[in-house]
Amino acid sequence: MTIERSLVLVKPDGYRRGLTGEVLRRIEAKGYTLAGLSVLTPTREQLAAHYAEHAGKPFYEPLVEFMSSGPVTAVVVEGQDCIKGFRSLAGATNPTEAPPGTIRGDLGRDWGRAVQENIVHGSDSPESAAREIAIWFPELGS
Ligand code: DAT
Ligand code: MG
Repeated sequence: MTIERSLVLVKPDGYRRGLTGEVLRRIEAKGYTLAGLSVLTPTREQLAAHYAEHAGKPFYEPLVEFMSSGPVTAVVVEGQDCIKGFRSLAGATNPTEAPPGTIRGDLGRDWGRAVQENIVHGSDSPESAAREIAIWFPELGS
């Protein structure tokens, strides 16, 4: 058994719209557990580290601007295969294409902005999860 950890963020749109509890409810209803939780407004430095793979892309600056626009809830989600499992709960990046039943499909929409506001982030691999958890929860180690 390999119990995985994933780094989930409820983004500023989710926070502003009062959807943090709904996202956490879905994670717990799925059967995953919450191993860490923190509400904070991210710094640009944190976001540059978190989104390093997207530096230089057309949506990068709008993404950093959006993500630093207010509080986020950072969560360490734990459970068997939870990295893939949470990506499945979240749905596709584009909320217009994310199917009903998913977080982005049920709760998100396209607002016609330079960056998609899609409520949640979830790590995409064990390597990303370890890297991201170190950024948001330096005290957790691994
Ligand atoms: P995901 O969050 O599904 O892993 P990603 O890592 O490719 O997607 O991109 C990070 C975020 O950037 C994504 O959640 C929303 C935004 N984004 C990605 N591609 C975009 C695009 N083509 N246009 C606008 N925003 C985009
Ligand atoms: Mg990603």
